[in-house]
Amino acid sequence: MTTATPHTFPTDFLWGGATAANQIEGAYNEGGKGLSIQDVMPHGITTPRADGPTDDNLKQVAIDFYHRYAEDIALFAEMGFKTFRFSIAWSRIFPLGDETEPNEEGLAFYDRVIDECEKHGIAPLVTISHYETPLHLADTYDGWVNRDLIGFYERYARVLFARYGARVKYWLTFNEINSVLHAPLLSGGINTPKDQLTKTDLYQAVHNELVASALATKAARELAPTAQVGCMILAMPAYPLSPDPDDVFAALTTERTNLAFGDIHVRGEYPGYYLRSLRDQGVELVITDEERALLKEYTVDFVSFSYYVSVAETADVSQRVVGEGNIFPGVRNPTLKASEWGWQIDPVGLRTVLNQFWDRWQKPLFIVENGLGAKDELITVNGRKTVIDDYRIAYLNDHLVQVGEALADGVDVMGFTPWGCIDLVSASTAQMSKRYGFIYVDRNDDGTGTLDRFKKKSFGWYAEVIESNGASLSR
Ligand code: BGP
Repeated sequence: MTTATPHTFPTDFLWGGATAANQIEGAYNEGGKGLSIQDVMPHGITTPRADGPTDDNLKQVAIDFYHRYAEDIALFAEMGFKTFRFSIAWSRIFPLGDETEPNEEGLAFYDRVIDECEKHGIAPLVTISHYETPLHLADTYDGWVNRDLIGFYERYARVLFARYGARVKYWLTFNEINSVLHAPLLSGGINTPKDQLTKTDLYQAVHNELVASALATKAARELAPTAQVGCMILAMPAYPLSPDPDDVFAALTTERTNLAFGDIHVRGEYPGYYLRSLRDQGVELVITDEERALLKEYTVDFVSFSYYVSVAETADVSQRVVGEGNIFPGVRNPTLKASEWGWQIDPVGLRTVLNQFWDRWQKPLFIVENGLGAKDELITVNGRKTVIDDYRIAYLNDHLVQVGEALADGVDVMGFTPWGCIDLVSASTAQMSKRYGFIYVDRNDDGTGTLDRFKKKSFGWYAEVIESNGASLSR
């Protein structure tokens, strides 16, 4: 890292934006693509899965990035992006997931996406698996509960590193890996409904993913020696609701359910508190000596994370007023305001997370998701359609100011890729109206719209932040 003086960003800071295949690409049955779990989740995690694809699923078309990627990447370049985070749809490469040969048409699509990035000097940041396990693996194997998934994923990762490893430097193995504990189908392709899933199966799925992540890192070392592999954690700091020592420990226990994933990815072994929690829950895992050795040897190069909300925690059940959160809820913090979707807004929490992760792991940190999901109104100003999204600018400004503080604290931060840099379909609710982008996409929750793109006010604001390397932020 280039040393940052207080409140300035390093000269090699990776400014950019983040997306996921199922939320932008559409073309759900084109190019030889197989079905993924997203094709049976028309309403995100708000309703049980469907049997097969349904017309009310906005992700079938999403924002049609599959056909419009060149135009979209050109817009990212206009903002000055140094990096673009996208995911590869597993079911484009292996339509069923358990084949031995990949689908060339799927591979060729991502060649073209990477070509466009290179044309504009944008470094791709690729998530190997972002909430889109091939449906066949969910239906036939019950997703990550089954150890066979480890081999299927390793084969998939090896194909990606062999094909793109010389062109893609930054890789993430699993999006928000800790969310499998809360959204087993979305995050782990686990078909068994959550209320029927045993704790042992759930934690075995976690273990299988962690082993697969280590095997992907091993594959990268062999096939793409210049690649850097990171884990990706859903960060959600938990503050004690009161100074009562029992509340303080309750908050620590809640945080550790997330921190455990970083501990394992960085240190290569299960921490004692995690093993105790498994014992207390009566969970007995199947872990081979070979797997222990893999976890220990193939640890990550950097830690990436999403950050949207903090929560509170208390040991006093009568005080547990639960609010909304990213994928899973937490106890509401009475000191914070919330977004229209109830996600509590806490810029200082980002500085806290950055300091905590750096102190704990001493690995470079990458903020690969952050942002405000909000309803936007498209209006005409001087003959051009736009959105005056001062609320989004304020949210991102305040969070970036805290990133600057963390840099001044000495934290090694690699970059910042705000979520949904172009409007996309929401993961939790599958709505278009929950917008995060600098670029407005004309598509509505009922599927109507031209899919035309319009620059919001935040487009120019972010371009200036990047151009000035953070100097233009309001402090
Ligand atoms: C994270 C996911 C993303 C994304 C984001 C915003 O959990 O990694 O896929 O969607 O949250 O969440 P939502 O779309 O539910 O507003």
